[in-house]
Amino acid sequence: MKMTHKLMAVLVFFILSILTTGCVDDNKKPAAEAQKEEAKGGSSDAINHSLLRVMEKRGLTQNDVIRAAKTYLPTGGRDEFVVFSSGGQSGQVIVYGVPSMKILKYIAVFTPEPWQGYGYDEDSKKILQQGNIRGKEITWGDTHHPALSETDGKYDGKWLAINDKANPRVAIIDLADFGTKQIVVNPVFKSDHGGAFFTQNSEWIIEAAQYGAPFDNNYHPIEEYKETYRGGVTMWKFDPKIGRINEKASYTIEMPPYMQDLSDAGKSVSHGWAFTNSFNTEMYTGGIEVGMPPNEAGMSRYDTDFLHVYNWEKLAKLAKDPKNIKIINDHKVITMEVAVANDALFLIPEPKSPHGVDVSPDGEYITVCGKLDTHASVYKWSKIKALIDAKEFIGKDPYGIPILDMKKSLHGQVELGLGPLHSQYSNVDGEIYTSLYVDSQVVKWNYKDLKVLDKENVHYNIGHLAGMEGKSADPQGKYIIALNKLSIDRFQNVGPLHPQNHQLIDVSGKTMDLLYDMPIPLGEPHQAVAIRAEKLHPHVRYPMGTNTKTGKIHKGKTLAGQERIERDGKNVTVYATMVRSHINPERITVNKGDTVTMHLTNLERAQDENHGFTVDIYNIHASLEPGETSTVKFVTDMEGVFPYYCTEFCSALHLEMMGYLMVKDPNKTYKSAKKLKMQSMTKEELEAEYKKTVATNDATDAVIQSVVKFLKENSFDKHKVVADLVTDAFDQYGQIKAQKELSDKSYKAGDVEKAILYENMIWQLMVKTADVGIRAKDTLVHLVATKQNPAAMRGEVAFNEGGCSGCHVVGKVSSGPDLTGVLARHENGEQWVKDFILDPEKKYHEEYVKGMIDYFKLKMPNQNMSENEANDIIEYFKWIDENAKLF
Ligand code: CUK
Ligand code: CUA
Repeated sequence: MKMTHKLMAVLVFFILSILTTGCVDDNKKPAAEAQKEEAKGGSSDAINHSLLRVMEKRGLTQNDVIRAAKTYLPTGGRDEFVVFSSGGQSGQVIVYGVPSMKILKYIAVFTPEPWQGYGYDEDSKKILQQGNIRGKEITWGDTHHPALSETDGKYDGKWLAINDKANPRVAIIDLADFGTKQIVVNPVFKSDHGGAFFTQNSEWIIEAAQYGAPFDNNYHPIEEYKETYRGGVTMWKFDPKIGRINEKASYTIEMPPYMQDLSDAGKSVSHGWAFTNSFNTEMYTGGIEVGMPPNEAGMSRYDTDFLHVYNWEKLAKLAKDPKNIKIINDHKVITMEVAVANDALFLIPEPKSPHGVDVSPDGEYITVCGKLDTHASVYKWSKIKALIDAKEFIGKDPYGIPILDMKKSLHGQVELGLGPLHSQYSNVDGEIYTSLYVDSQVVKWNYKDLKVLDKENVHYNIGHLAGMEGKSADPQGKYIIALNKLSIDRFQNVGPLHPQNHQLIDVSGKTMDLLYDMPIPLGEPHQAVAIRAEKLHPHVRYPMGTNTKTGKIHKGKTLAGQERIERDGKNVTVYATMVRSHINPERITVNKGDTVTMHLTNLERAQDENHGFTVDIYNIHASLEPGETSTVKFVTDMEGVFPYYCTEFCSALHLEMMGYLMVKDPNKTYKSAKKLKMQSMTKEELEAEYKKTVATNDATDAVIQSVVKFLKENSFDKHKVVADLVTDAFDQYGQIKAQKELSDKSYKAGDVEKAILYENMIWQLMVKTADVGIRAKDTLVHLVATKQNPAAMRGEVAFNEGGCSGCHVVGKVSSGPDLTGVLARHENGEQWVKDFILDPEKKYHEEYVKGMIDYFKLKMPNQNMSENEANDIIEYFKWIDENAKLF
């Protein structure tokens, strides 16, 4: 922490200095040499020297340091972009920031995730169960392509969709809380790949099949592949207002079993249409075991495969008329015949076994990359549309689908290198970035004038790449992330299963520059999408009692005072609350074989005050975020005593946040244990403890009242951050009155012991109030005080982190003297204080210091501050004196 500001300052200074001396060009110049040179140059700045020392010690080049500065995010800082990456075989989504590459969240999607309670509480189980296929529970997924919802082709930061290739499903994540809200199962596909992709106003989500298979759920011999196996594209109807797919209004376009692959929606000029690749127009089905050459040979035999071009907008209208559709597995399917008869489905040859198809920001260019072809092929929408309008075809495929001429549809082709896969766009007109799997490179080129501009090596075998909003109508440029399949030797070896490697590339200059390696140890993160962070507005708490999976008020919502246990035969329903630091109720006794349903409400409104809940050994877990209600359910099939507790370290008394589930066997009789004789407190002792506790509470309350006075005097309610904290604090303080009544009642009834316990509860509430209240005060001080200059800011950090604040509290005498006004207490005060900080021992003999040592029984220690830090602290003291009335 202490290094942070200092390092930043050093970096900035260093960069400025090398920019002016112009030695940046030399990539590999060792630090020692640079230091010599720099000494000749005559700059004697201490900061510069200490940076050079660090560089030398760590073996860093100047470019390393610049790259560090380009990606470094100071503590507490925020990234410019947020990336949503597929989590591959983990079935999750990974969220991280750019340029820092700091991981922020793993979103549970298709797979149980214990921390979020996902799959361990009833409400999230319901979401996972939406993903059951033909009654089968599926607890893993192979997430591939995340997609951000769009308005006018631009990312709007509202919803995220992602597909599961292994079990053809699509999930919807709400970006208001980064949580999964819906899973839909594709009713006719047996696998998918080309999804999810939003159309330009999020009207539809595209999910293309992958491996050809029968649409029905019956057996069909592989020899009848061409007749009975099918490919296709499902158009999921999406309601962007509520963020849910409407399954009933969705439909599938039947396509030949060509093994459809990646897809993209048209935009602007090509809006209403979509594009899907395929890689097995050979319709080869292998059979190594019967002496046939393997799939890989037969599926790549032809020189070209087919790009599917289809008018989903027209087909959506046709799908509304029952005579145009077949119902398969309760789902609308538009046959190829109907699509062809209505001029809504076409094919264009594309180089063999292609992979990515990417529509340009203006919708006019469609770039297809063929894994086995060194070229990228750029198709032009206006050319395709003209051929379609003129009904100019070169023939039909075996299923009667018209084929357009490849040459006449193409804008052109460019030789890029080996294994081109996917492309992303930038803010520069015509600029495109393509991944080269075999060459392990990113190539920057121009899809309009068809020229290669630059190549950058990545490590190793890049799959997708992610630009900043790079597939939207409004790409931002700046960075490209290479999503590499192998990391080989890039990281510390952790065994044969290596992490994947995301590499951040700066694309703001003329040539690309690789900045950063990030290992991802969760699954193969196929595709990632990035959005400007400023477009995201997730909330920090839920309205009290929210079922976070539906967004509605939970039927088990329980407020303070409503806690109860209801029994109905073998069903026990518990309405429980959680708030720092107790669970109510704290004892639950049930019979073996009962079904226990526990509705838990987190009553907190304070930011980040989560509680977790488990009953030991019963394999349940809930994450209760502020305001959330969630349900856990289990059958008490084991007799015994089972502690339950809060699983998040939520406060100093978190360990005390527990209770007992006691499970009795109704067929047994239990003998009660002999009671141990324990010594108890005398009446006088109890009375003394009671008085002491009450006095402590009064003193604590006085502190709270002084903070409240300060906050009011300085109009805290004018500052939202402070007002929010004060609200949190009063949530705690407001509970004291009821506890006090209980305490007084017990005391009057002669139960002093119970009264002491209630007084202790009051103290806990006061501590929590004071904790937040003091945070509010500190925040307010900085808001209403004069602005700190950078030196004073650094000085405050040095003061707090360098150990001064251990003895000195500004505004009051504590283990050391109050430092308000310290500069005025000595002649030539600034120099005096500075000397004292740098070498306190020298002044131990001075009369004044001697007096202080006597009084505090402490000697000011040498904190080994640098001269710069001492100067900064002086600036901080000046700032304190300017604002003395606030302390
Ligand atoms: S795919 Cu993995 S590199 Cu599933 Cu999008 Cu291309
Ligand atoms: Cu709540 Cu720990």
